[in-house]
Amino acid sequence: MGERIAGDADLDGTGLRIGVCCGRFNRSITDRLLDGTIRGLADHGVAEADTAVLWAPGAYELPLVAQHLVTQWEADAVIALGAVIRGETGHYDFVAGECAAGLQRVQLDTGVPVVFGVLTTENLEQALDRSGDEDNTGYEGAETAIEMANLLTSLSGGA
Ligand code: INI
Repeated sequence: MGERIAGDADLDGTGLRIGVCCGRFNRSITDRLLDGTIRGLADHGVAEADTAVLWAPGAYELPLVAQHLVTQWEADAVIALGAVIRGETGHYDFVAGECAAGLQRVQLDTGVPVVFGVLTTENLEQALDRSGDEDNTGYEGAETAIEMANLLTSLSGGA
């Protein structure tokens, strides 16, 4: 079976409503992730008018905002973007763990895909590497969101 690579041209996001929630903590990184996400959504046909971007203080708050995007804004998929850097915090494990667990809970409770576009790195350099022009977790998150939204639609009898 072929491996999916970033820039997959078969992914079609036309008509999908994609919510994005983004943490302000480590914003020098999350801005880069958001740029990647917006680029990825545009590359695969998601209209700007079908996109909502909400900011939260940090990664810990992302699950609640993701839940809002699903239940109130009626997103077809949500991309959560954040940067948790171990070197800068003693409570890294709590912030990263609760963020991941909360996002998983939202998608399982609602049945709407929530993509984990949260970097959990040892240092700033690793976070920069994963939020660049070539390798960008935000861009990959856009592709995952489109793939999962389309998969869920097809599984529930849609197109
Ligand atoms: N939030 C992050 O998104 N990344 C971090 O690295 C981080 N650190 O280092 O603590 C962080 N903390 C804030 C946290 O997400 C909450 O906003 C805060 O605890 C208030 O609930």
